[in-house]
Amino acid sequence: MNDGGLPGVPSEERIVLHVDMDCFYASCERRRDPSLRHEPVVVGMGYEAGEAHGAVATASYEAREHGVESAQAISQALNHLPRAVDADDPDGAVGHYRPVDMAYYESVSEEVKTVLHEVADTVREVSIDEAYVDVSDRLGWDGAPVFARNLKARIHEEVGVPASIGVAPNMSTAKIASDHDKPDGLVVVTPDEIRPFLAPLDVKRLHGVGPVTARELRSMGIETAGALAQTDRHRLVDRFGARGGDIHDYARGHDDREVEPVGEPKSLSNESAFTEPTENPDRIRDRLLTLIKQVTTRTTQHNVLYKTIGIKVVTPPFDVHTRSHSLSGPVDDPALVERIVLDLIEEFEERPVRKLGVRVSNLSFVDADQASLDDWEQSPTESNDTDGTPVQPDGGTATENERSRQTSVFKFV
Ligand code: TTP
Repeated sequence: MNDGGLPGVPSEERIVLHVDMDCFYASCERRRDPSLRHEPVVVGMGYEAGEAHGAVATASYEAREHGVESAQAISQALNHLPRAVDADDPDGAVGHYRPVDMAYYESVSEEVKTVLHEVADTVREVSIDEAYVDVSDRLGWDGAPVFARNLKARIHEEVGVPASIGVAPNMSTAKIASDHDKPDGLVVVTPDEIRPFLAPLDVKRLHGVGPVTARELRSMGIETAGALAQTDRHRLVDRFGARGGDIHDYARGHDDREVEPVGEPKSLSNESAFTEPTENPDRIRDRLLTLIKQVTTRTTQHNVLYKTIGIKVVTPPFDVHTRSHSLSGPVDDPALVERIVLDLIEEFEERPVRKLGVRVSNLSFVDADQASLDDWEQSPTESNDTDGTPVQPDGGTATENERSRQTSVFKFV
């Protein structure tokens, strides 16, 4: 990168969100056990019977106030926490420990990512609890704060876990912004604000500056991003090589990395919640038809074919049921999606429904025309669908015994 203009979209015209879930594993534990809300919670490994060693994966912000940190030895961490027996005040805080349950956190993460993919086409999933979203194609800076606020609210209402969001004209500044006011933060840094926002920050907050580089920069008398921005670029390149140029750019609010989706999405889905649970078949059908329209509009726009069609049904209190049906070959056929979805929902007749989802998975990203059904029937594919259920070669029609079924019930309140 050089000092002049950037290739492609000028960075000041890009709007990048960095979404970072707050104390993610602890928030997941709170989702399924609301008695943990506002309590010090430590999630880790190695505190089970017979185990003496282990480390903290994360701690709620209440536990952090007692001195608990990620990667701390579990026994040391738990010693920081108040215990019921120690508490003078019976209503006072009591520390809680929960063992890591990755399968559950991954399922929550999947729900968060579903929301992100619904609001934007360009999503880069970085880790289980972190993603970049580029919304330059759909928003101006005027609309960015409201968009980010709505996204935060939506994740909270639909998934039940808190997120912090940073909005900026590039990835490195958006990441700093999401961390700036955690937890439950929302920080918007417009192109005009980027230099004053970065200037007072410690150099260690910048992308590409680890503890060793931060120490070296300090030894050069450079403590803040503002000081780094004003340092002669050649001095930095002499000392740190090409990375010296990069951190100089980041400190000056320049970062032309694109938000590139990692790999291709495994599924496309849309979900929608009712204000109150409903058993009304017409409302349920109408909502499903809307979701089918949304999903299939996206598949058609992006030339995506799918082999598996599924629904998600959330019944009170918060039981999540998924059903899916796999075809023998990929299609993009909205009428078929409708037939299969309406068939799958029949099982839930007369049951109250609080949320619905429609998902297509087992995706192929090809520009080639869809193969004919005859071809598939001659050479049925034996593979696994995304639910891990064997694919049934059925030529595209759903029947009771050919349908692949999977139920996963997660309880959370
Ligand atoms: P982080 O995003 O680093 O942090 P966090 O979600 O716990 O809290 P916050 O962003 O609000 O400061 O980590 C994401 C998850 O990764 C975290 O919830 C647990 C897990 N993790 C570990 O298992 N071990 C670790 O040492 C760290 C830092 C995180």
